[in-house]
Amino acid sequence: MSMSHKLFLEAQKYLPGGVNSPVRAWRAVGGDPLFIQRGRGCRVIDADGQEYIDYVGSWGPLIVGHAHSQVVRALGETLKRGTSFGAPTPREIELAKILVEAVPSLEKVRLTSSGTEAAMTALRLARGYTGRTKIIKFAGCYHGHSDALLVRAGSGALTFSTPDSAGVPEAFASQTLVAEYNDLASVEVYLKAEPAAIAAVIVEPIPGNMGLVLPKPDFLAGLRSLTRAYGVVLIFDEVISGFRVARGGAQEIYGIDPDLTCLGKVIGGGLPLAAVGGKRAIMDLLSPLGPVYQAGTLSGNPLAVTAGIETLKLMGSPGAYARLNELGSLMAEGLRAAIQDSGIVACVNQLGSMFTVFFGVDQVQDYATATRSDTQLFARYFQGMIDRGIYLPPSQFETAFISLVHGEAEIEETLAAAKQVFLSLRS
Ligand code: KE4
Repeated sequence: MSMSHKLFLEAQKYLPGGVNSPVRAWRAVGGDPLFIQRGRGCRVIDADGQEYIDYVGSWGPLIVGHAHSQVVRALGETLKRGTSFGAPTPREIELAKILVEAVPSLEKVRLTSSGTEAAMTALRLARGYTGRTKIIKFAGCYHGHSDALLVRAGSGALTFSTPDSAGVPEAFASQTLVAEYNDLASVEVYLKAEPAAIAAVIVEPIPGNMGLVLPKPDFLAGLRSLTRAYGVVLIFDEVISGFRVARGGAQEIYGIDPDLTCLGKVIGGGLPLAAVGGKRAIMDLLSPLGPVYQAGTLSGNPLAVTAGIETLKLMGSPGAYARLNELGSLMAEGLRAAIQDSGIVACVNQLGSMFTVFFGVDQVQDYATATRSDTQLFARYFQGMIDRGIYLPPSQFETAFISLVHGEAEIEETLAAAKQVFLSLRS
């Protein structure tokens, strides 16, 4: 019996499903999850000492790789001065300044400890600012697990077919309208029906939670003009895409000026840190300045802020994003060639250092096409890649991540494994 299996049996005695976050349980792909004992660069080592090339990267934060010496050194220095004070600290200003200077639409930010808090706060700000109550989200997009947003949600909610979670009162869910990503008409119909009722539209500009899906030309610009026309707050949830696809995130790539933005993952460098930010007129509604309450014991925690600052410094080095794009293209081209050679039906969506292979479909551009993919074939692909030392996200409805410390050698090793696995899927 493997050490991971032993640990999983023990974990299930005390933790529901043996995990502290559902997608980690490998329910969608079968078998027991690997228990990871350490990370090193672009690799993780499991409880049995097996090494894997890591494309989960803690679901995005580890963009500079595990245990980067510059991050570890800075954390060590910070730790000597204590872990948390529940008081303002100088480095919170430093991180806030980095975020505001990097993301064009940000005038002020509030640091939180999770993306869920950031998205929840963004909605509360939009409702406080407009005095309206309804929100529009998109099927398959995931914005954390606050009640208002667990409606037709993606990520683990989609993976486990609980996109509308139990325990969310109908009174809450009824305030959330669901549109279709890449379909502006599905948004406009709501706005026309209740022009004065909708406080916000929240969107993952580049969705990673139904697998990776790319915005159609003018979709995001269309959202911006529709929300402006109806006085609706546009919220870009860039918890995944922020500082991942570009320093300024998706809004930099597509030239969009959202009213509010949620950030997370990369900006915490693997420690619990996220942020909500945007226009001063909205952000200044936040307590203690204004009437919209939000708080957090560990918000802006010194260790998390340190890891974030060092990670963003490393991502500020010249050519960092060009390098991620180069590795991402190499991966996507190789995967497409391997799919073609194998004769299986599958497609690859890729943008920068994010990619997803969808099985049983030849293109995925929205929730309907993503959910038509063959999740059983995905499970076989996942297991085949694990057997060959490649650690992918354990769900068809997640995106894989390449880090700055992956190299051509790792990409080639991954492609060689994929070639074999795709051929094995033909039977
Ligand atoms: P957290 O509360 O998990 O820090 O962030 C929630 C969140 C918000 N917005 C987006 C676009 C997100 O992707 C997430 C969280 N992402 C998932 C994976 N896709 C986290 C992994 C997990 O749930 O274990």
